[in-house]
Amino acid sequence: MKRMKVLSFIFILSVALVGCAPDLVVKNLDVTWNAVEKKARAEIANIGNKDAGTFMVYFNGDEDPVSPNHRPQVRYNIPGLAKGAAITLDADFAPLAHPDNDYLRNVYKITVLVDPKGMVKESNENNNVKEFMLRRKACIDFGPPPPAGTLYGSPAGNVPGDVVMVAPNGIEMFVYDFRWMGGGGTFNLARVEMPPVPFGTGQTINTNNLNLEFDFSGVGFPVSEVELQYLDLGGFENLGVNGQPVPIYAGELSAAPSPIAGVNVSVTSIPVPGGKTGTVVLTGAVQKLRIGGQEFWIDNVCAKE
Ligand SMILES: [Ca+2]
Ligand SMILES: [Ca+2]
Ligand SMILES: [Ca+2]
Ligand SMILES: [Ca+2]
Repeated sequence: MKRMKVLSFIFILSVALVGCAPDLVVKNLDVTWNAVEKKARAEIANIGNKDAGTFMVYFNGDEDPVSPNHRPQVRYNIPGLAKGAAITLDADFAPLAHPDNDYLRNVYKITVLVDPKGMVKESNENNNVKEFMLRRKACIDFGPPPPAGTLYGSPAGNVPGDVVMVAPNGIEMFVYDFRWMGGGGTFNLARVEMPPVPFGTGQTINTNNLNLEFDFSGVGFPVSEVELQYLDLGGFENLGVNGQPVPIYAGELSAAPSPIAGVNVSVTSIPVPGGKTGTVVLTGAVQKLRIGGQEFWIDNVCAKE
């Protein structure tokens, strides 16, 4: 009987102790992650029945591969959180973009950790993490590397069908004949360079009577969209998706047919001095994109999950 009393006392005491503790949780996590914005917003709450003292909150940009330096992390030091209270924290990752972390291109997940240093003793330490998976993406942005002035095609000794670039993310770039509107074609050159009219980001690639083909089958995820930016300062263009149409579309890029091979083709176009610039978006299962022009530049060829 005495033993029972002691046991119940211990039981009640432990309930009281456990029940009288803060419990920090990550309640909500929203992420906006695109070319312009890289933001996460988390709601941190104390769902326990005791006020919490000082603790940290980490927003981690999980990378693959992990950067040797400049791992993206936003840290908060919270002076305290009353029982039943919640706070909203905003983390802006965009200022953390750096060559060392490949400008945040390897971030595939945002993880929010509340009290990672164990500064607050909580009734539940196993509900302090929330993750947000980002849509996987693989891009070719034309460097550097390679350096400005890099040539492909005829002056580089290539022949149609040569693979001239294999990006670390698995995208392969080939060179092919450019096709005339009236039939027949030519195999001239492509050149990595700063564009004559600003568009894209940094270096771009000029195709001068040569087609580039991008093969996305090695990126390691199913591709549902491909996007690129272009600058068109004259002549006409070629466009092919997954080997269609045969031999290839030749005409003004902005007048390209849609769909091609079951993939929706959307081309935007705004005027710039001497021509136009815009975006090509291919929506669907894209394995291969072939594109080229005459006074034509492209940049940021991106495959998305
Ligand atoms: Ca907790
Ligand atoms: Ca804790
Ligand atoms: Ca670029
Ligand atoms: Ca054109």
